[in-house]
Amino acid sequence: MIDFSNWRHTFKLDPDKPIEEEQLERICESGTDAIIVGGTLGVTYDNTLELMSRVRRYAVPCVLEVSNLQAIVPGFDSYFVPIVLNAGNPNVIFAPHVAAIQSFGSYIPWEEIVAEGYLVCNPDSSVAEVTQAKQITSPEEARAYAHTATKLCRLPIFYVEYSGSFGEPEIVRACMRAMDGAHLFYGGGITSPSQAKEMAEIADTVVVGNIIYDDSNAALSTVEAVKNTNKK
Ligand code: 1GP
Repeated sequence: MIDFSNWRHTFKLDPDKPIEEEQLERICESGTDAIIVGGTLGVTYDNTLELMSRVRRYAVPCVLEVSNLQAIVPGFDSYFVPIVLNAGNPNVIFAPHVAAIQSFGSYIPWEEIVAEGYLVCNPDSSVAEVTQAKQITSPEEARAYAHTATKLCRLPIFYVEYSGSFGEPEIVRACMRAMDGAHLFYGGGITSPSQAKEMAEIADTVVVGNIIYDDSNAALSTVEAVKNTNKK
């Protein structure tokens, strides 16, 4: 299994969003610990393969966060498989996973698969819409989800997903307190070094996504901010 235990910073690249070669090079050579390839809408086999091939020119580890069955491309270092813990739509909890295992059965390299307990916290995000995510109403509730992931299900990763909006530190902190050996990823709405630093003080790994496409210099500045920050 890929060793993500020391990752502090990752960039998440969306196969459905164009990125110029020079910009991609700067992102991959930025000193980030890994590139996560993933998105919610418009992710296809072809655009995932294209992005993976481009990222593969650089030495940085590259993992696929699996979002649909048609876009599982061989050749990544690892495959992160989200399980949305607060999904309100029962058809997205395990049905896609079962269908994938039925289809690909013996081809699945299990040693490369890592399950992520996903907590979808921004009700306005695409992932919240697709999964009909139940709203998180308090740090105590978030912490109970984190315990469900780490103690009950023993998932190796807990991902606090605020995609598109900067999260509430109290929610992230409450989840972090429940980690008990699991690894916490935080992602959502980071657009500046100070926001990156704020979440890096709490989370094991900070994920930076959208700002890559809106302001790549701001995105790049989050790497150093995270690397110079210790967890509190
Ligand atoms: C999205 O958690 C990541 O899955 C990062 O979020 O795109 O808002 O940075 P942003």
